[in-house]
Amino acid sequence: MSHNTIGKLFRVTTFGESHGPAIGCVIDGCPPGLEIVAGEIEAELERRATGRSRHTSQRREADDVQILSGVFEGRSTGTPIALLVENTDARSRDYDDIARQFRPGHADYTYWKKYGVRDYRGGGRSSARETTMRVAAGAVARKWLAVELGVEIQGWLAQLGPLRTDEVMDWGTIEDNPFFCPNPAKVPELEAFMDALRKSGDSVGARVNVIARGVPAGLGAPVYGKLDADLASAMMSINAAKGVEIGAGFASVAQKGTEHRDEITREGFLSNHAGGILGGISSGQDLLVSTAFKPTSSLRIPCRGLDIDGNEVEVVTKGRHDPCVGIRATPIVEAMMALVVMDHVLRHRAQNG
Ligand code: EPS
Repeated sequence: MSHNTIGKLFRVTTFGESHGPAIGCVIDGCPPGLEIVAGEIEAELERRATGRSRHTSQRREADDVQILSGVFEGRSTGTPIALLVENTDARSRDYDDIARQFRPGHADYTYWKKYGVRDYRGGGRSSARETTMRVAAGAVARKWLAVELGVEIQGWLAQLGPLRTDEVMDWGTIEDNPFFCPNPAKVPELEAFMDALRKSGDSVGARVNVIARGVPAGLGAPVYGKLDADLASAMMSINAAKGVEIGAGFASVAQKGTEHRDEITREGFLSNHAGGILGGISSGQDLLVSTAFKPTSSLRIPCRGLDIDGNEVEVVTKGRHDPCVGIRATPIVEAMMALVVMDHVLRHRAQNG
């Protein structure tokens, strides 16, 4: 009942707090024989890490991965793969003033209500630090999917605050800027926006999209194992996620049936409003998922809040916070896509051979 595990056959359990000694994960169900290289996992972690540009939290973690089990002579053995990443740059004193306070908009309040105890340092288990291990496990799933099925997964920033960023898509440039913005012409505007935002002490939300190409038809199951339901659940489990769309998503509301339906010809589908999923089962088209991230709630601008004794207090958050967590979310949504698709490939094989 403690819900730190995702997946049915490719099962990933993460553990650890932001300011504890380490964070880690156990991957149970990885097929044997997959080449697993710490450096490849670290390359994915580097894309997600803080302190790599001025637009994210300035906490600097090395994010070196220790492979503790499940790998022998560089290949998965089929036994549980345990991965560990040490926390080396936590600064817990930043949290002293809010140890007994609830940051409005933050999980501080609900963790306290649920458990009656909380590790307030760095947000403990509710910290975005936990997403490190999603990306680490996702790197393993992603590699297996690429090697075995040729699946390619790519995310990008679609909107930052009021700024749309993907009206022009130059796929080859997504990794060339710290925002994962697919339009290089937009990057100076994003930089100026973020510089002004950081100076003001405020934060902003973002929309991050992800596509999976090469996913075979047939993944997912009616009725309670729908691929889109599992993707939505996986994306919604990311810190600060507030909305998920599959394909045309909420735009479907304003569409007519004649516009929304994806016509089928011998050459293939003529459009992809379904986001690659029909009746909860993949169609063989690209999977398209979009996730909305709320603005970060750790702000130095004072606001009204409560402390654990019920007193009204002024809450001010110090420290090294992300003014927009969405900037670092691209590798995370890619990882969640990889974990869900991997799990569904194994589930499909288990039933259909
Ligand atoms: C986070 C707050 C900051 C971020 C952290 C996520 O932590 P701290 O206050 O300890 O510097 O740096 O992100 C990471 C460390 C990471 O690796 O993603 C939060 O409140 O979620």
